[in-house]
Amino acid sequence: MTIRKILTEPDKFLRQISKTVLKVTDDERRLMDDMLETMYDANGIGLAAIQVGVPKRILVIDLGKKENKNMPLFFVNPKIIKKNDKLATYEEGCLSVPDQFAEIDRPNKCTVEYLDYNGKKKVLDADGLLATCLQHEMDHLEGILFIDYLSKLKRDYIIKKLTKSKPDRIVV
Ligand code: GNR
Ligand code: NI
Repeated sequence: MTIRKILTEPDKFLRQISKTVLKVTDDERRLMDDMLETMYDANGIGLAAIQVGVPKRILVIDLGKKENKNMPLFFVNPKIIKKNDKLATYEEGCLSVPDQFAEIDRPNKCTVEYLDYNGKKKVLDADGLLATCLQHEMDHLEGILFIDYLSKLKRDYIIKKLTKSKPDRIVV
């Protein structure tokens, strides 16, 4: 397994719409293994393939506690088939928007249909942090980041900070 580089805002690649996976092959499984290792290394609870520069509709999630990350979930071509009208608020962060956090409202429960690590069709009812995380990750597949739900003023302020914090390296 390999730790891959996580793209960060304002990288335009993050704004792409990811493509449906036609078949879950060893290539996809290798990608999922790398994504999991990359996510653990970065102390995240979820990761979408586009965050490591691969525009495929693939997510990994592990809500397990830091020292005990052992409940990995893999989602290929996830689709929300039901979501609750009731909203829940969580303080969200994103590995592609480093060190920035904001409270975001999302449906508090959702049902998602997807293919698992072996390409088998599954349905999962999610609530709590899992429901929020799934929706956050699925937004990545559409090129959406959590900062898009903030006011333009707040979003532009965050993007400006991220741009400043990453100076171009020059070689003399
Ligand atoms: O690590 C992450 N934590 C998190 C917290 C609240 C809501 C969503 C998330 S997902 C995020 C990792 C990430 O950027 N996934 O795309
Ligand atoms: Ni994210």
